Amino acid sequence: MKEALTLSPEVEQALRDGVPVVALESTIVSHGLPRPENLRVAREVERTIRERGAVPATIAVIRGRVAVGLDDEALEFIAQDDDVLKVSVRDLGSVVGLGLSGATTVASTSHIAARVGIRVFATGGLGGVHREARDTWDESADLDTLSVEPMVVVCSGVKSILDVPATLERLETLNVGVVGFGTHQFPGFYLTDSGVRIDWRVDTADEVAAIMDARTALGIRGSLVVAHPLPEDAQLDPVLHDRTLEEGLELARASGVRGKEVTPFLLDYFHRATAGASLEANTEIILRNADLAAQIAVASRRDA
Ligand code: PSU
Ligand code: MN
Repeated sequence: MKEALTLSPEVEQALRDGVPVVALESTIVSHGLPRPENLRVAREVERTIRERGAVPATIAVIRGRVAVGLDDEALEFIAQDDDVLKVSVRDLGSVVGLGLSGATTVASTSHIAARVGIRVFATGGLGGVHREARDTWDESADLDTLSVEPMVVVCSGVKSILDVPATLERLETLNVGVVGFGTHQFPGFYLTDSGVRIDWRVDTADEVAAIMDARTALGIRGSLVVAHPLPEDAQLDPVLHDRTLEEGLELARASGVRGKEVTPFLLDYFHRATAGASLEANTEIILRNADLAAQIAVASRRDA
């Protein structure tokens, strides 16, 4: 079999020289944001990370090969091709083995990033426990993977389409660390505050780096989630949010949307039903998280 995993020359060099690297998922690009904004945001995220002195490593499967670090052509392909699959950890083998292309989720991105020694990852919102999980058993593989892979994951909480308190309970069970950045309130993705309080608050990238170092020194497996809220003036109007969510969940139920389609369906419903307001919030979330992740990656190198 040909090599299953390739690093871009830039990422390979950075890892060799100890230059900070930030992993990025590609499902946000292929399935999370509408075209053509998705490509624009993907490029802007990479630029944001570079401006902080770190190297972006967007991860995807391109024609049977896992690529860590995409050139612009590959980024365009992920953003525009209709056959790009949503690939979780369990799908990686099939997509690579059968020579297909796919975009990686939080779970599969963390899995690959850890294999190549990248420790910091930026995304929008984690997957988690779905609201009907009691009946559907729908819980994202993001949770399971975060319990084993040693990443710092910067996100704005879990997607607000999920059962947030249940997801936080699961993260606790799985020994995944959760710290609020500048807050004790767990963010609500499109909303600044999910209404759930968390135990730990940090205020600097150095503190995050120190916590991750301590976890590693103590042999604690798994990830540290850095929950980074949108400022209140950038959040989606909470009334609009709650109404849209209720409608979207109802429509998903009525249309029989299930499994891995649920998340893309609801995100797309939000973008259309809020006339772009949720898209604006989502874009802001991703850019701000990339910026913070780059600062954390730089801080981690400093005391390495
Ligand atoms: N957060 C976003 N947009 C997304 C996702 C998260 O802002 O598109 C994606 C991530 O890739 C996450 C996935 O891992 O949704 C979770 O999907 P599921 O609920 O099917 O596990
Ligand atoms: Mn699911």
